[in-house]
Amino acid sequence: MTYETILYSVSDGVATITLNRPAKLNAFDDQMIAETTDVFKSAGRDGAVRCIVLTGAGRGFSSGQDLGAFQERGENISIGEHLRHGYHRLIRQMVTLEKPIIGAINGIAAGAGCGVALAADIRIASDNASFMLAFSRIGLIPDSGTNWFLPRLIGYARAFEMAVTADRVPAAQALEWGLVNRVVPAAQLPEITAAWARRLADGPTLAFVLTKRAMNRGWDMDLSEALEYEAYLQEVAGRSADNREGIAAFLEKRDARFTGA
Ligand code: T3D
Repeated sequence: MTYETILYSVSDGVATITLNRPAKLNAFDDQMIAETTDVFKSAGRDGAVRCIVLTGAGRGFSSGQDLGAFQERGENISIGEHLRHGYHRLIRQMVTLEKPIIGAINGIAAGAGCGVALAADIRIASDNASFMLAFSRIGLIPDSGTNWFLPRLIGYARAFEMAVTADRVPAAQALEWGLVNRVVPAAQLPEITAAWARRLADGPTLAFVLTKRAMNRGWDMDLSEALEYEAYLQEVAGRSADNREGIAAFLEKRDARFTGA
């Protein structure tokens, strides 16, 4: 598939996806939803990719649903169907993807753009980034997974506040609330993201993926189920070449050379 609304590159184990409709702060139209979903799928299947970075072109990460496209489509498709066939596929693709995803949040992440940012495994925000549940401003409820992710990440009271006020939460506050992992000066976002991506791409990919599974599924389990699931996944990790390499490297007092297998 050739892409028109996103940029995609792979270098040395790191795939970078750039949402690329900067004139609209990378608002999602149907084509960009489809292309972003497709590119995550192919990055997931590409054995050369061990970490994925998602960012936005220009001054925004993503302003969410393209409201011009929303108005144009009128009642030709119900919002529920649009969500099910569009954003839900994208969000599920990201959360179940067997590679770690870093969201390099370079500007505002609003509406569904916030949902997509929350579906990344790690968020590194520039100091001029912000997060906004823009939905109530247009008479909608939060969607694209934001009702699921946000209360878990920052608690019900803060999530509800974000939903009903639709105020921007600046990067510094997002850090304090646990919505992002790091806040960095805007000019250093690419370099600091690249260093994180390098670290993840050089790591034991299978162990990272199984960790992602354990933590994502663990939300909905009681302790006994979560312990059992951990044991099951650890069996898998324990049979990996990276587990053997990690132990050998420790005993030989050298750095491990993980292959991701
Ligand atoms: O369809 C379904 O399945 C339902 C799903 C819904 C999911 C959703 O995401 S609903 C929420 C949609 N998003 C919004 O409501 C946010 C709308 N945008 C804004 O409120 C503001 O643009 C921001 C607060 C994000 C940023 O403000 P500011 O002042 O930094 O930028 P701006 O001047 O408003 O925007 C710059 C340009 O981008 C501007 O175009 P222009 O005037 O320069 O030609 C603006 O119209 C355009 N733009 C920004 N956001 C969108 C957009 N165009 C279309 N859709 C947008 N979402």
